This record gives sequence, structure tokens and C-alpha cells, in this order.
Amino acid sequence: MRRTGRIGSTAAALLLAVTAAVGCAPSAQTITITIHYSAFEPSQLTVPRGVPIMFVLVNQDPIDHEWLLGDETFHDAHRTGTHERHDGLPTEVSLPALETVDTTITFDEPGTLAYVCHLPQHESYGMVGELSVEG
Ligand SMILES: [Cu+2]
Repeated sequence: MRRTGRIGSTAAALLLAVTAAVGCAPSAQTITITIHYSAFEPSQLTVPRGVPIMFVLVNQDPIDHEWLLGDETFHDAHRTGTHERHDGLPTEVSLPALETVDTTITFDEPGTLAYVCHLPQHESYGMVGELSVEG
């Protein structure tokens, strides 16, 4: 009985420690962005600063797209850019037809960024979204 009690309190202490860790550390958030008929849904997002955000990018279209996140300078460069695939950077994601890709980003600075598909004609067609990082 005594032994059972000791095991029980150890388990309770462990549970408390886990709860405290989850409570203190910034927990990751998941945001799903769906692409359908060459449009981002949602096309406006607000995220907190300093918290890992996992973006789940669901391409429901039978054609390739991309999800490029950055400021105006970044997008100016990509509008005239020539590279076809974006791999390795969490803010530059190629989305093959009918595939889902996730990427995780932690934003350190408040501000407004845009996510754009820079495949030919896609931006002018409306493949643009706005992401605000809270201060
Ligand atoms: Cu596109």
C-alpha cells in the first residue's frame, strides 16, 4: 500500500512536470492553407510572434503551385526570378499537383508579409495572401 502510494505520487509529479513544460514553452500552432482553383484559402492570416507555426499547404489543384512568403523586396526578386523549384527554405515551398506539404516557421519580428505563387500568371490571377505577425 505504501509502495503503491509512492508510485502514484511519482506519476503525479511527472504529470505535473509535463503540464508545466507545455504551459511554459511556446506551443506550436498549426494553420492549414488550402489551394483550390488557384487561390489561397484563407488569404489573410494573423500569427503570434515567437511561436513555431506549422503551415499545412494543401494543393487541391491538378497543377503545380508554390507558396513563397516574404516582404516586398523578396517578392520583387521572385517575380523576375527564374528558378523553378524552391526547396530547403521553410519560406519557399514548391507544391506539386494534388500534394500536401508542411513547413514550420517561427516569426521573430512583427510586421506584414505576403504569400504568393510566382508561377507565370498565378499572382495576377489572385494567388496572393497576407500574413500579419503580431507585435
Ligand atoms: Cu500557383
